[in-house]
Amino acid sequence: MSRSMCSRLGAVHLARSLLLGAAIATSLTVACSKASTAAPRVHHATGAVRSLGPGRAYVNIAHDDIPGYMSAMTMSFEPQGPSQLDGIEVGDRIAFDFYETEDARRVLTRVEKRR
Ligand SMILES: [Cu+2]
Repeated sequence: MSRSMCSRLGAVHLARSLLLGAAIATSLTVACSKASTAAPRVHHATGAVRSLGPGRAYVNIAHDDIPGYMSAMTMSFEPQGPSQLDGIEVGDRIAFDFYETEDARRVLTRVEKRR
């Protein structure tokens, strides 16, 4: 369900709640907000850092097999925050967690050096 559809329905729910009572509107509003903020699935992985983008805007990781997601390959991941890749260098072995966005970007939620 699109965001604008959610807000349109929200307005309808609000009007109805004045006539029919708050309970029905509340349950429908909760269902609507859940649909637009569903938590993405987080994957756990390990790999080796191959290169870093300008300003550490992304990192190319030769990742090992990620069960239920994809086989071993090299691809790019984006940090969730600006300092998340500080101290990470080309050649490092790392363990990391990430999720995939609706537009197929992979965002790191955890990066940890392995020795
Ligand atoms: Cu991959």
